[in-house]
Amino acid sequence: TFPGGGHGGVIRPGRPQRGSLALDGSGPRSDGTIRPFPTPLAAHAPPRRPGVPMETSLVLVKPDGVQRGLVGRVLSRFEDKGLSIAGLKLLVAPKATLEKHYAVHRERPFYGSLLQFMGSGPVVAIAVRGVNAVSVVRTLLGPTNGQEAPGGTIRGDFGMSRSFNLVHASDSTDNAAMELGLWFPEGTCDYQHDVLRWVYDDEA
Ligand code: FUP
Repeated sequence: TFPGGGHGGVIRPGRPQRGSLALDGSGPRSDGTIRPFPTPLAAHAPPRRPGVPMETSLVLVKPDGVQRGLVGRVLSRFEDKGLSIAGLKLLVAPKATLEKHYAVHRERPFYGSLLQFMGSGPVVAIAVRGVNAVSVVRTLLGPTNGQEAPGGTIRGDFGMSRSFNLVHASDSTDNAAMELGLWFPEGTCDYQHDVLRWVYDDEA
């Protein structure tokens, strides 16, 4: 398992770098006197982060998204937003995994074709972590049908279909826990993501 593996996680703020070379030229002069900071904002004093509880959502780039070469751009949406990648893999999903993942749709008329589509090629499974990650990620995806999804969302920008809708994301924290256990049974990766102290303010 990964160190600190699991599907929760907490922001653990890193310490600001305190090297002798300052990027803004504010370090000591060769004669030993101190240069003033060039701006009133001290670049060495990033916001302080208390421990903030994080959520982790399970995202799938579906076979259509992989075939269309959208994996990088989908990942970038989450990274650009300030979310953290906590797990990442490409695989052809076993039928048993898809059956468990979509068990809630077992009785729906589209269940058979959905399973066939989802097993038709590799998918990319991503564990996406952040404060309120489950709902934030759903917002980034947009509504199910690409024709109705607004521009600016992944489905709205890249899709025209309801079934070939490029991406899946957990719709609740309970389902996220179930789906992460299914797609990342080995656990996800808990690490210090240094940029987070610039992503969240003290109220998250
Ligand atoms: P979403 O939560 O937006 O991913 O969509 P749903 O959970 O409602 O549906 C799961 C998947 O089933 C969708 F991503 C697409 C597929 N689907 C169909 O193929 N036909 C339908 O009528 C509804 C959903």
